[in-house]
Amino acid sequence: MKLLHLADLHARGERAKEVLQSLRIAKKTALRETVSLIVLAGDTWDRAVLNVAGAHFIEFVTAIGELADVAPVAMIYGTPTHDVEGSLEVFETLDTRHPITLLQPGIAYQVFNTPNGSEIIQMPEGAAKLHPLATALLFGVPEPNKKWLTSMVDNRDDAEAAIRNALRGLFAGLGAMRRGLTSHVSVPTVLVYHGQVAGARLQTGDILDAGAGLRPSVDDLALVGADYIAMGDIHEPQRVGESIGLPAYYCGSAYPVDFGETHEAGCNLVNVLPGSHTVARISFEHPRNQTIRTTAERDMFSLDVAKHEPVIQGARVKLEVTCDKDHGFADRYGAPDESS
Ligand SMILES: [Mn+2]
Repeated sequence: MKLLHLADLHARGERAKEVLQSLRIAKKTALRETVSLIVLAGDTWDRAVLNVAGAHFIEFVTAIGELADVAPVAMIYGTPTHDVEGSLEVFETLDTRHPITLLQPGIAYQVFNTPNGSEIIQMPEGAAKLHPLATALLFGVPEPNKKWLTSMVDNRDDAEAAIRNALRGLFAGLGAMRRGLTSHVSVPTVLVYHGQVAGARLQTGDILDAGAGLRPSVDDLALVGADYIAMGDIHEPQRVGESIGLPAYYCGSAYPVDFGETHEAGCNLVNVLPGSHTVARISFEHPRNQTIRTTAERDMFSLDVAKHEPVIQGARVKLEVTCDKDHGFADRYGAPDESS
């Protein structure tokens, strides 16, 4: 099954041009590749959006709706400060050719072929098996937080440990559901997840350790037995858990949200089969950000930037020049200001 994996759209009025460009390229790609599923893995909004001029609310909703005219769209909630509670329900109300479905934790969905194309159908509670014509099994886990995980915990004596166990139990439970639901069919399982995973790399170069908060390990995610894990939250595209064969990917943010994000923004075009997958990167064609740091040794005009680091073709380059007060730069060129 072919799917398109997007995440971290961070839609906000000030960046509407970039967000809408990313969505246009995603739609074009989904059409060209005839994907059966489009996944938005959280942080669709950057913050609560008012339906007022300048917010581009209607354009964002329309552009995401247009994705669902190509293929069914599966969404999950991201970080609560970005996808504010209740802010994604609007998408389920749209009159699109295919459904837009907000995936809830602990519930199984099947991607299903109908004469009109692909659909996402929630499995009825207690259903033992996928429909014989199902093309994929689908699970969604929004960013882990105490609020929704606590509702899955019976014993509240040791809140922190109990909630961690609840998250691990959720992944193990999805694994058990998968084995039952797919015992008679050979279809891939796709897990959509928003949040950190131990072992992931941040833009700063730091690697997340396993110790903190509700952050799952790659072994926790592996309990699901998914054939592709479409993740959101970390903005630098990467695969996580490859050493244990985990097919978990952050596709990265849909545009560079700030200058610290130096990756080429895009989405993952995924071909997933039971037990195997391939990933191709699709660029959203935004300029990359590059910061070049250098030191002025004699004066500004003798700077040889190329000597320090190759400039990426087409990049937005920020030049950071460090100079020594004793060299009298301020006297010669004036105090640093916007144009320095
Ligand atoms: Mn994000």
